[in-house]
Amino acid sequence: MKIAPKDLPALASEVRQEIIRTVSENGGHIGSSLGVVELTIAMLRCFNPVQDRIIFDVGHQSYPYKLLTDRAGRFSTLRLKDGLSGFPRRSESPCDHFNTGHSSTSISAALGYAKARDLLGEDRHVVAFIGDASLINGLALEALNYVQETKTKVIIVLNDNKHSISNCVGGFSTMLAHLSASTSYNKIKPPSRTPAACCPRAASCSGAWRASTTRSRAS
Ligand SMILES: Cc1ncc(C[n+]2csc(CCOP(=O)(O)OP(=O)(O)O)c2C)c(N)n1
Repeated sequence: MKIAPKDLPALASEVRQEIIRTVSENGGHIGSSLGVVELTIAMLRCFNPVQDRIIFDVGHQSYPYKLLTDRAGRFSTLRLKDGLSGFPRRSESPCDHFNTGHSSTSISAALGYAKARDLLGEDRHVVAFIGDASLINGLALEALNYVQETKTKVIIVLNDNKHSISNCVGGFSTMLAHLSASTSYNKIKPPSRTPAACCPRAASCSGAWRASTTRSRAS
C-alpha cells in the first residue's frame, strides 16, 4: 500500500509522536531524528531501502527510517537490552546496509558500495545521507574529493540544518548559507519541495509502517 500525498503530513505527525513517546521512555537522540522525518519519507518514496543502499552518517537520525521500514512493531524496544539499536545495524534489518555510530564515514562507505555495484554490474542507487557538521570532517572531505575522481555515481543527500552538537561555524557553514540564499538555489527549491508527492518509486515503506503499527497496537 502506498500512502497518498495528501496523507503524508499525518504520517509525519504519527512518526514524530512515536519517536517522542519512545525516547521519553528509553532515552535517545531526539532532535536529529525529529528533524529528518519529512526528508526520510521523501527518501523512501524515491529509493527502495532493500534494493538501494541508503547509508546514514552517524546514524543517530535513523529513528524515522527504522519506523518507516520494517521496525515499527519493535520500536518500543529502542535502546533496550536485546531491542533495536539507536543506530543502523545490518543484523536488525535488510534495510540497514552499514553499521554506524562514528561521524563522517557515509560518503566513503557509499563509494565502496557504488564501486562494488559497478564491478558486479548491478542496478541500484547508493545514497549517503549526511549532516552539515559531519560533511566538514577530514574523512568526508577525502571521500568527496575521490567521488569526483572515480566518476562513480553516488547520491549525497545533505541535511543542512546548521546544527551539530551546537551551531555550526566556519567557512563551509558560511558557504552553505550563501548557497541556500542564492537565486539559482531558490529557483529550484519550490519544485523540489514535493519530491514525496512526485516520486513514483518507493517500496511501500509507509504502508509497512501502517501495517506494523496496527499489528503492534492490536497485540
Ligand atoms: C568521529 C565522531 N566524532 C564525534 C561524534 C559525536 N557526534 C555525534 S552526532 C555529531 C554531530 C552531527 O551533526 P550533523 O552531521 O550536522 O548531523 P545532525 O545532528 O544535524 O543530524 C557529533 C559530532 C561522532 N559520532 N563521531
